[in-house]
Amino acid sequence: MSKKRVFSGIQPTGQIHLGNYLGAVKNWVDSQDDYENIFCVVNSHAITTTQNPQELREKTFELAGMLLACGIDVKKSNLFIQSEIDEHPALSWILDCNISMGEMNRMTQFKDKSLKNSKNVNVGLFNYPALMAADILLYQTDGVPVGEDQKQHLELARNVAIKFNRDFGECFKIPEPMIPKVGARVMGLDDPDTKMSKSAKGANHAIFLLDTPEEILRKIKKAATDSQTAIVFDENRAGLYNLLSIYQIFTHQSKDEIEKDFEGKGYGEFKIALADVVIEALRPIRQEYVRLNAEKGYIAKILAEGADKVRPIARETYQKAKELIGLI
Ligand code: AQP
Repeated sequence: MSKKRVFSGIQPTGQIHLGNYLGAVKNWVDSQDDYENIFCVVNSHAITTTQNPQELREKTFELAGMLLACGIDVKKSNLFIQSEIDEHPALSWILDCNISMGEMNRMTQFKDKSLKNSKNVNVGLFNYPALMAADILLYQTDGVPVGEDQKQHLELARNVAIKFNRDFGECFKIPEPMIPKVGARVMGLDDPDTKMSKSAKGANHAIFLLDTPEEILRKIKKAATDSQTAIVFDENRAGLYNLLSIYQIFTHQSKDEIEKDFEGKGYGEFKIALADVVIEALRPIRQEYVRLNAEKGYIAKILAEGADKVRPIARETYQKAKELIGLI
């Protein structure tokens, strides 16, 4: 039996942080043997917010290098750059014409990002979910491993695919969300009420995968908690809950085991234990990233090969959508 296909993407808007890693990338890596995998650096999504062109180019390759360093194995997965396959924006246009303003207006990420980027609220930012739907639907995707913040966009992708298939004929597979049970929404260390984000400004907001051990320890020590003392999983204590969830993912322990280990101990001791676990988990990724970057041209070659492999799938789906809708 052939394997189910997964597709997912990540924006080159900055360094990968623990939220991106635990909510998405780690799951891509861990389940590579179980699926046919297509992963994408979604640089066209990145230009929905202001980017410096030269920096965007550099960040695109850096991010691809980070994904390889995290364990994306090109023998098992295809990795490519979104802008290298023209069918993404082309299908996005067809989908745009099949999504109602009402549905698009409900997207909460647009509202959040418009507030954050109030000087550049552009049409592309509004249409972001249509491009994301095109990314997914082009590859006849079975599953989409993403963090919880993308759940609403995925629902829109499913809705437009169902509507298109019904109105014009069978064209797209209906994708299922694959959202992890733990780590689906890692919160900012400085503010546990907002999700950890690449573009947030605070110096202690996010742990980045390339942070040094000293930076990781400093950020975790400064992480916002509360005035209580017991180290227990309590969702009402958002700061501690966030830190404990990160600890749980890396140690693979149950909640009971963790609470027992820290019984009678304070925040200080827990934070040092957490920092140790995070530092050790990220150490090989950092080392591999340095090694990969020394091999000039390697990352660009991997990305070009990845695009060549998946382009025929995108072309076939786009051609079918075009014909069904009468665009010839
Ligand atoms: N805090 C998070 N917790 C869990 N998962 C997260 N993801 C993002 N933040 C968290 C997941 O990471 C994948 C890639 O995200 P993205 O780069 O496409 O865009 P984003 O969701 O907008 O991520 P950021 O970090 O917040 O970027 P900026 O600041 O540029 O907007 C997705 O699967 C996402 O769910």
